[in-house]
Amino acid sequence: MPMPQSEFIWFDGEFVPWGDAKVHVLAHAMHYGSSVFEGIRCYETPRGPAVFRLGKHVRRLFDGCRVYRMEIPYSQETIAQAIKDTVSKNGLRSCYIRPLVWRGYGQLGVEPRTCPVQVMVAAWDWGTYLGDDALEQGVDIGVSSWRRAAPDTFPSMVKGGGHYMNSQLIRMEAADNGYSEAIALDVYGYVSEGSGENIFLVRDNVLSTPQVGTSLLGGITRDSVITIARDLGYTVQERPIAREELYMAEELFFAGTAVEISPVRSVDHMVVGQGKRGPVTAALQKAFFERVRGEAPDPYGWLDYVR
Ligand code: PPE
Repeated sequence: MPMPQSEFIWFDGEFVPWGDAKVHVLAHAMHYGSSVFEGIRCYETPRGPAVFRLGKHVRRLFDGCRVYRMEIPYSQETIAQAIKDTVSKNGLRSCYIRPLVWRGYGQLGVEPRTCPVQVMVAAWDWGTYLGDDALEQGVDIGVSSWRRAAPDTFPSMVKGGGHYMNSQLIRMEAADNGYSEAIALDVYGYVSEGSGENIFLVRDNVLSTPQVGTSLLGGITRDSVITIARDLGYTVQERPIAREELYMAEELFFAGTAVEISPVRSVDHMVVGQGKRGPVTAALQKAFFERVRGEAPDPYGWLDYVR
C-alpha cells in the first residue's frame, strides 16, 4: 500500500511537488546510510495545528549531524520555520513530519566529506503506528534475538539513517514471529528499546525505563512521559533493566513519536498485568493526549503553533 502523500516537500530551501523530490542513485546516503533524520508530530488543537516539541527535535537533528560531521547549510531557526511551513503549505492539521539531512551526490567512498549535505522536510497524515487498536488494546511483543549496537559502535543518541538497518532486523524478526514489535537487549544483556520506540515498565506504581547513554535513543516522548509522570506524582527511575523485569511488570508501554504511548499486553507470549491497558498507562496516555492536543495547560511550552 503506498504511503499517504501530501502536495509539497521542502527540498533544499524551496517547495517542490511531492513527486519531484528526487535524489541520484549514487548519492552517498544511498550506499552508506549517511543521513540523520527526525520524526515529529503535529496535532490539531483548539488554536490550530501545533508541532509538538519542535525546538527539541530540531536540536537533536543538529546534534546528530554534528556527531557525523555533517554541516547543515541552514540555521536551526530556518529548519524550524521550514517544518511549520511544510505543515501549513500542505494544509495539514494533524500529521507526521519527517525532516532528513543526507549526504548527496558527489564522490563514492567511505570518507564522505566531499559530498554536499542536503535537507528536506516532508509531512503527511500518519495515523496509529502499531494498528488502530494498539493505543487501547495494547500489542503483543517479543524479545529480539538481535541486540542494539554497543556504545562504541553506533552513536545511539543520534537518529542516524544507517542505524535503522538494525531496527529493520528487529522489526522483521518480530513480524515473522507474529509480534507487532520487539524489544532489543543491549550489548550487556539489559533491556534497551524497541525498533523505533522507548519502553517503560510499571510495578508498584513506580515507572522504570532504561537510562540514556548506553544503547538507546533519548526519546523526546520518553522525556515527555517522565515529565508528565512526575507531574502526576509518580516516581520514575532511569536505570538498567533486566530482561526478567519485563515478565514481572504490572504494566508495560512503548513511548515514541510515531507510536505515541502504546500499551504492551504480552511479552514472549506471557501476559502483562491484566492483558490490557493498565491504569497507570491509561492515566499517562490521557494526560499526554490532553497536552499534545492543547486541551490542558502547556506549562513547558511544548506546543509550537503553526499559525
Ligand atoms: N528509539 C528509537 C530507536 C526510535 O526510532 C524512536 C523514534 C524512539 C526511540 C522514540 O523517540 P522520540 O520519537 O523522540 O520519542 N522513532 C521514530 C521513527 C519511527 C519510524 O518507524 O520511522 C518516530 O517515532 O518518529
